[in-house]
Amino acid sequence: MNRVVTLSEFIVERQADFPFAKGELSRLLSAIRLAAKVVNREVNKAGLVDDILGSSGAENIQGEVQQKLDVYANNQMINALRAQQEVCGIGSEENDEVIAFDKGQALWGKYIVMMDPLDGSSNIDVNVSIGTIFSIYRRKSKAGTVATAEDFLQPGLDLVAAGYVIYGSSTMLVFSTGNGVNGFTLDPSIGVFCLSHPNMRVPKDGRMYSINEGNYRQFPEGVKRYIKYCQDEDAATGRPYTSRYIGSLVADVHRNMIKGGIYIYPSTGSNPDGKLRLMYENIPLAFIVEQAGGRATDGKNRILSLTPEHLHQRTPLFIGSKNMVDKAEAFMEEYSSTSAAVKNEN
Ligand code: AHM
Ligand code: MG
Repeated sequence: MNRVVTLSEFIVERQADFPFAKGELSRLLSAIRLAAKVVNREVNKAGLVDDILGSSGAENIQGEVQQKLDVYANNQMINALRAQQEVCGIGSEENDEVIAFDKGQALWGKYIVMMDPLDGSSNIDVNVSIGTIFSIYRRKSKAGTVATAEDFLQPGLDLVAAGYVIYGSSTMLVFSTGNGVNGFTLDPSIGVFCLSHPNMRVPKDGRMYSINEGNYRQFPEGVKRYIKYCQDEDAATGRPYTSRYIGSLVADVHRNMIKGGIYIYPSTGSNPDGKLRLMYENIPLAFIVEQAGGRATDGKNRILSLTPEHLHQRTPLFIGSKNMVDKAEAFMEEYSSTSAAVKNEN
């Protein structure tokens, strides 16, 4: 029987991979791991608990109704990170403003964490997979001071680690510190994450495309043409491809990480920058997918090379198997100048 490697053992063994001081990453990841387990416990009993299931009545900065579990997950993550004192600031999709700790040891924390504590939360009520997405940056400002905007608005190229937790048929934590991607499955009987998917690689080609086709009429011409390409018959390339859209980004990306595929959330007429947030969703997932050999762009530019201008910024996202993203980008390029009149005819 193979020896089971737990997440804690793995982190200790791989500390040399982390370019900065030893121990800090372990403490940070163990805070995230702990919060993930607590959120997982609540997610699993969501259907049982009246005051957890359903909406909290509040709206977040994007004007979306917050689900109670979003608020719960947000608080758990913040509390766990605050307790570790390695972090001087946290940006969360659920908070209008950043949290910059202004007293105590946290002022000396060297890291910033950006997160979407519970992505896909509209799926909670219907028992569909949801996820937590996080990314870790090194602060730019001086330790001992309150973190500033330049600490929070860093490009993905400056990331030091990122990951996601998927609360699915099993719960997994997948992360990268820039040396490949590893996935750990929670063994609920002992409450321990065990290495189940070492060195994850996104297949170079895939046969699945994921997009909310209900918005078809509002898509850029390049995306419309790419969808048609996916639906065309061509035995040589295995088309038509299969359409799979869970509507839960972590779940769609995770499936494509394992089976190959592309996820697209393009600009639409009503959301010219797409829906997904650069800092909380796109950058961390782009980092992981690239580390696994895939690609992530906004249809033109590499997601990781974009410098965020504001906290809750959105960008289009094309992410997944390298050859599929290349192809979709080629369509975007070819039809970039198609006029609005032509677009509306399709
Ligand atoms: P959320 O962060 O508010 O949950 O929104 C993000 C989610 C993604 O998980 C999912 O891929 C997308 O929104 C679905 O959006 P749509 O319903 O427009 O297809
Ligand atoms: Mg969310």
